[in-house]
Amino acid sequence: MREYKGSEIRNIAVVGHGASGKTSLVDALAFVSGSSKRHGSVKDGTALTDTAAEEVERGYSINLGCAYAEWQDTKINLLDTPGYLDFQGDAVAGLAAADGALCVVPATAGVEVGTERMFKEAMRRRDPVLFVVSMMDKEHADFDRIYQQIKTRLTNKVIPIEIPIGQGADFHGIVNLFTKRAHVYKRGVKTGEYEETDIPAEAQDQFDHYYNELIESISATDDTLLERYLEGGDISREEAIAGMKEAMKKMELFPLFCVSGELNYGTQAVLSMIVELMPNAYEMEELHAFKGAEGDTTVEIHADDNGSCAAHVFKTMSEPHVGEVTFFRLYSGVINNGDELYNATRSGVEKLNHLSIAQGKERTEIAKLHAGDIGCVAKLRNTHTNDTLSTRLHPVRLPLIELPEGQISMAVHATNRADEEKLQQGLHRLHDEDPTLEMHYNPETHETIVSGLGERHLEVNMSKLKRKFGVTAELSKPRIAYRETIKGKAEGQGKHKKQSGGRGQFGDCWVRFGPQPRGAGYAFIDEIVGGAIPRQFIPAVDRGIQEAAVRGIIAGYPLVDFRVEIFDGSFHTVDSNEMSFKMAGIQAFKAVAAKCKPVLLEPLDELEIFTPDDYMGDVLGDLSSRRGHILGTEPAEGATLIRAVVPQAELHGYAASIQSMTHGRAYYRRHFKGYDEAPHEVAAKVIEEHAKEKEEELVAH
Ligand SMILES: Nc1nc2c(ncn2[C@@H]2O[C@H](COP(=O)(O)OP(=O)(O)OP(=O)(O)O)[C@@H](O)[C@H]2O)c(=O)[nH]1
Ligand SMILES: [Mg+2]
Repeated sequence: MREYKGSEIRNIAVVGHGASGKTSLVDALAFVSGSSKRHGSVKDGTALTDTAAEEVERGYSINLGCAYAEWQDTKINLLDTPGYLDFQGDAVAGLAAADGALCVVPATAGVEVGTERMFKEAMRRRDPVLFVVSMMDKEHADFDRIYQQIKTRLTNKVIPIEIPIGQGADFHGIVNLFTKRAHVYKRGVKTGEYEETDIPAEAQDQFDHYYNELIESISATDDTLLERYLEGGDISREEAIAGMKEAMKKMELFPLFCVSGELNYGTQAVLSMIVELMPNAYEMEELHAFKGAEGDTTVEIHADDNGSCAAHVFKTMSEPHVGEVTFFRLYSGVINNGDELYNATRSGVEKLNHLSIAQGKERTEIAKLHAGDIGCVAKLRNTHTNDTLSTRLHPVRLPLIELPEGQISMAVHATNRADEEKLQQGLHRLHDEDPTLEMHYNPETHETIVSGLGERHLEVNMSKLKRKFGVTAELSKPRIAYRETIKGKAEGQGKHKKQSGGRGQFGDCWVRFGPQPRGAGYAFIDEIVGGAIPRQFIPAVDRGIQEAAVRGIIAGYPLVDFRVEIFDGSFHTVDSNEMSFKMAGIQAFKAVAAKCKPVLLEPLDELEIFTPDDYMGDVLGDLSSRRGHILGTEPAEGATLIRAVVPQAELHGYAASIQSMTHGRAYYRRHFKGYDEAPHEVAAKVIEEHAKEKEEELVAH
């Protein structure tokens, strides 16, 4: 392959809802350009960018996939992104690495939640977007209907620049409104061969209608063109294209195409339009990177071969036998095969042996990568998603990709206890390649908790654990970290005395227990006067009480938010020691705490739910059935923001439930809020479960 400069490169993220035909389209585009030798298919598990075992098995994309098409002296990098919301992290990363998006909308299912979300994300990034109506060959395909849907649900600035000839089983060509020429495809041939003709009679009316709309739209974005249009003058193809490109940059126009990835109809036209309408890699807006390994002074990064090297890692993937493969976008400078770069994020040097570009899972070694291009390299030592590679002389850190936050949490454990360490290592590696998968250990419940974007996300990662790291692991409902506290006051004695030949043990204390405000924690107050207990033994009483408090009073959960005053006691000059007073503290806890009206505390989360207004009633009703307390509602980003506090115990399965309630339109953020007293019935159940567990333990021993 020849070298490509930034001006000859287009970086395009292919986005859309799940099963909209993105992977099939990327395969067809790479194939029809001649850059990929075979027309693969998702159904057969041979698609260019669905290569992981989990993807082949399930028939949908899980990871960001990189491919390219060389077309009209241009290298088009195609980033195939997963459509399911569970894998949205990679879709967001794909958009971040690209300069524009191809938004795929299927000709039957139309605009769905994933389409809305990715279009919104592209708008947030201010990326130009090309819409493609895919699967035009499918029964009930309806180009006009999808066009109207995009118009009403995504943007009224969408404008067809290509229309289909026939649709569904009769789809056999396209008319380009710029060239006024038609591509008519040979039936039964999937190589993309077509005959170029005048506009066929059957498409003439459609053409007239859409042509006027197109020219009107373009003129409306440019004053000189508008003047000419109003005076009845002609607008040339070149002017129309230039006008359109400018309008796309400002997000004033979004062109619409139609294709069938499966039949390979309309695909060359998409490639040509990407070359003509999408910004080249030199046209990117400058980025502001942080200088050095720390601090917040910034430096501008321009796409320039002569600039200092700055590359951003947008994806890593580890495969058995290959190791970790790192995908990066080179924003500035050039990289030669074998160069040493500096990872400023982690302060480490990396040698880029076997610098490559990827066509699906095939990697081709190249001598040099120019500013603006996307490359990959295997076996870096310590470089992960979101890191920046630059040079020791000019270390920089590029802005981080803002990845979506975890939505669901589950407990995970290795089926085979001996694999527990392998499980931890495997989870860390999976987190490195997909930061939206997170894990932590909860010391209160002694569980490892994994969180991710959905059930499917966690389930797929369990498969990855097995295949890549040989660990079979199981997910379960996480235990709730209840706590206990007291509401009343009481006082009493804790005495420890042992006389067993030789030196004995003696410790004796009098204490008062009382409640503290919620969240105030534990306090130990020394009110001993006159040396009833020698100073050095008092902290031992404190330790004994704290040790006993961890095991709680009523249900085995730690006791919190209480105060203890030690006000009297006695000692023995020979037999008293620290150990004895610690034991006295434990005894005091046992004697007094239970008399102070102990209650169960449950953890609460605060939820911020963004839902379309239509579903607000359902969402609110569901929250109250989960014992939720609504803090308020307010309009936000064309939806409603509901704030509520809900007990964690009621939130298991919430992600799936809100998805189905709102057809995937709502999303939420969740964070720990604090503890509050559990209602009587809830507490009674937890206490009963604890008693049962204790009984079972007794029987077991
Ligand atoms: N008839 C027809 N079917 C298609 C076409 N393109 C894709 N399909 C089928 O639609 C299904 C989904 O296609 P994919 O290419 O995997 O869709 P995707 O958008 O990549 O899906 P995700 O990876 O889940 O986001 C597959 O079964 C394809 O075979 C098309 O042009 N015509
Ligand atoms: Mg796919």
